[in-house]
Amino acid sequence: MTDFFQDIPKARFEGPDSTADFAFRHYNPDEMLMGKRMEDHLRFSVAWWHSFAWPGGDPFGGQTFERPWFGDTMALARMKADVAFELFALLGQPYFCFHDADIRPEGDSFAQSTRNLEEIVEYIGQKMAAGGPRLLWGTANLFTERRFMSGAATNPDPDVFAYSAATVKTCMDATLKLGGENYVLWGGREGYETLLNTDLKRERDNAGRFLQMVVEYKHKIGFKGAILVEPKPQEPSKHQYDYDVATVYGFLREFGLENEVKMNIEQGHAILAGHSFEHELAMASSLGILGSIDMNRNDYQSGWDTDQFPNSVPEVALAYYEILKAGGFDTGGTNFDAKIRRQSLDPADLVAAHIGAMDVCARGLKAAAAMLNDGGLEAARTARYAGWDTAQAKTMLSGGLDGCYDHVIDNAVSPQPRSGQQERLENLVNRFV
Ligand code: XLS
Ligand code: NI
Ligand code: NI
Repeated sequence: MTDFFQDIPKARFEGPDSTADFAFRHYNPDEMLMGKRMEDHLRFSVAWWHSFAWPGGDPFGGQTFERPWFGDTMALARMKADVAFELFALLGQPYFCFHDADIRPEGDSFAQSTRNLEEIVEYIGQKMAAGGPRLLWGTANLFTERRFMSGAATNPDPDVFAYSAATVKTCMDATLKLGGENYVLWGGREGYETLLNTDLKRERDNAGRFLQMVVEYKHKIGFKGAILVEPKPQEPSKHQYDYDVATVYGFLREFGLENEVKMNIEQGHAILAGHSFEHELAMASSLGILGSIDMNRNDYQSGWDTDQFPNSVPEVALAYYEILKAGGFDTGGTNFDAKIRRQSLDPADLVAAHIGAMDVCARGLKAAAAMLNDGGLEAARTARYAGWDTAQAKTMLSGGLDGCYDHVIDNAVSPQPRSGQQERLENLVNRFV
């Protein structure tokens, strides 16, 4: 036991009227919604990088957090794991996620880094066996170290491609060993700063081959989880190849991977792409590639990835509405890819951030389930497209332009615009959030 969280109590569900600091007012793991426990709908996960590894820097200042486990030794990495599992015990969430670089110190060679990883994975495995949460996904950090500054899979230097592929292999091995349910690839440096020095076609081709190798290796080692790509439009690279869900889907099709790879969709990345979270979720669902979500909140003014904890129930409700409509998570879950603000120094801030976010998501989920049960939104949508259910409309789609022409002429077609009813539908949503 460390004494990091001191006497902060384990969070329990106390109901909406509770005034306790460290209690759930809405997240009630056993509450049934649409035939499933709330915990099994939401599948919450804590992100190792933000909560335990992030030092609190911003572009104008460095470290603000002074955590006793900061440093580059294995002993400190173990202390970090101890604290992580203490937070998990306070929250009771069912999952966590990590990058290799979050859990182990970098070695002075690839082989040493791998040994460090294996050792800490062993340690984490023991803690999981003693009753901790499970692994939602593992991933490789292929963006922080300077060797990745010109890309990982898209680097002009084949040695960096090899180093990155070897790193992913070790991280997939670690994920398999810990029983991870997914493996994520976010291509932080897979993009470019200037076209003047970039062979865009070669970079995309190499990124495609890299992802094929990942899928081949998944099958080789018998990893049953999903491979997930996490789109993001910019930052750190000016031009990212994995811009958004639709872009990544085109990429998957190009490399024959559309049935092998799904999406990990992040709220903040959707906003950076000029979309809404629910747009990205609906797009992935319509393409059959909705995998998991990184839940957070971007600042709508700043134009960069602020990774705040979610706190808007109406927004979160629309996201879970799309997820429930798609049948809910399979191997995916709700990973809090979110960090406390750099002034939030206290251990209590870290706990409260997660409790608050879990409550916001629970409220959003309950609202989404209520909207689906009410059926008003879907009824309005069905009515709006009802014309397409007629035999005549279906025949028209299988014909050509001249068929449409004949239809218009023969029936003296003269379309009459109808209201889109946006305000009425917004009012309908507001009955539930
Ligand atoms: C960064 C990404 C990252 C991924 C995992 O913006 O969200 O945290 O989720 O590499
Ligand atoms: Ni992000
Ligand atoms: Ni993310």
